[in-house]
Amino acid sequence: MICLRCFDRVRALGPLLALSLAVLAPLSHAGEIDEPELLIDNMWLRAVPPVSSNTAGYFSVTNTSDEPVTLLGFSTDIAAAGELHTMAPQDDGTRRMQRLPDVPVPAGETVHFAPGGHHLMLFRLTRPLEEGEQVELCLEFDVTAPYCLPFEVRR
Ligand SMILES: [Cu+2]
Repeated sequence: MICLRCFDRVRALGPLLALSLAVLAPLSHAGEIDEPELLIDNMWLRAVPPVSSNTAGYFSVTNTSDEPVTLLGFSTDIAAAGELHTMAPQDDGTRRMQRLPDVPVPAGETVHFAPGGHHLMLFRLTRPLEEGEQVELCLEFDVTAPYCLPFEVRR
């Protein structure tokens, strides 16, 4: 018999050790996953009169990774609903708003959401927006965690 208490101590530590390894493993693993990197800038919301209940949001997104990413939608506290829209050319030469199910951002490319084109459509604002204030919107992509960013209210 050699040091039974030592053996017991090791046995007692065993599960603890295994547990700490289990906790550490996903962390170090997550660091190794090459999550596609997105650069988002020029975020702004169009200022609208208080009587207006809808507005539009704009930004640019650059996919710096070598994997495609898709914008699925967005969420915010300041609107009851949000959709991805574009301005689609009509037969009569005008452009009309059209809903997009999603917006692909190919690897290495930049997609612009800008007046006259793609925009975030915010329906039924929960309060009037003040020019100059920053409002948080969370952009939801297929392969990353949401990007929650301040959008400046501008004319
Ligand atoms: Cu729209």
